[in-house]
Amino acid sequence: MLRLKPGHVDVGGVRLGNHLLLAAGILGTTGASLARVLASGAGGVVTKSIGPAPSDGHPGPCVVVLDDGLLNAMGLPNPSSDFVDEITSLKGKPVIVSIFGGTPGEFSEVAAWFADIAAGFELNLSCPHAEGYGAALGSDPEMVEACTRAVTRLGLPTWVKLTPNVADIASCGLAAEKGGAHAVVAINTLKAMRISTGLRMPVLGNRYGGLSGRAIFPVAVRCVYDLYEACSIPVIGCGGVSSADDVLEMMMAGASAVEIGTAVLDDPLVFREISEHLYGTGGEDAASLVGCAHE
Ligand code: RRO
Repeated sequence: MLRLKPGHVDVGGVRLGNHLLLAAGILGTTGASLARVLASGAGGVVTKSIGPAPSDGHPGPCVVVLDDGLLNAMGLPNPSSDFVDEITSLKGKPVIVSIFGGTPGEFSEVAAWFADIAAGFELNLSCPHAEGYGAALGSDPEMVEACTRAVTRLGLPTWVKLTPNVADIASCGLAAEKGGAHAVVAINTLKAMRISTGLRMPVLGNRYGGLSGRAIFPVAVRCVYDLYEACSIPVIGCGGVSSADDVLEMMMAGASAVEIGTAVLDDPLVFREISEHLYGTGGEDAASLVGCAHE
């Protein structure tokens, strides 16, 4: 199998230990779990999304385990500003703080709390099941641009995580770029639902949720491909990645780095295992691979 050159990489203004990051929402709620994922071979980590006020999230059930994926409607549970103390000890490490808000002002307010600690921000403009947040803002390119600009003013690397639940993801990517984003991340979960035939009602407490895991990998590849065609800033791939070959495919579609989420739940050592297959001495420079499927 094709192998990449090991070592540090600079992506979207952030120095990463390698091309692999922990995606937002998985093991990202404590400083200890983020440190453990970094120690297990991730080149960077993204925290659970943090917002302007503490929240317990949606009523349960919040998760449905499927054959080829996971359906969740956690509902943005988060400790808000208390999370600053939680990750202070990780200052200087490649920790990207995921931020959400309902307005550009809320995005910049939350980001400012972490400005001394974070290696960068990932703006959640893509959660598919949170009224007034996430994709509710991120489906509107003007709002994407405004929220992005409100955070890039702080002067730290700012990535914008986009929703696949739109007709034209490229227009949202271009809006992020116009707002000064250093990278776009594709994709968040796909809006989805399951119904219990026994109970004759939706399984999730929130009725709607977001689908992640292997089932969404082809959608993520297509979105990365579309964004690479449209944007000049780096694209970071996310969605259903679970093997070294998936990482290479994402890179060929146009990803400069790749986030892994749901696969970590199946295998907490996934970063170590993927790295062992992905990297080797004499390996190829990733730059020659990124976007090669477009040529
Ligand atoms: O917390 C959630 O329910 C959640 C978030 Br913030 C997100 O961005 N994507 C998702 O599927 N769930």
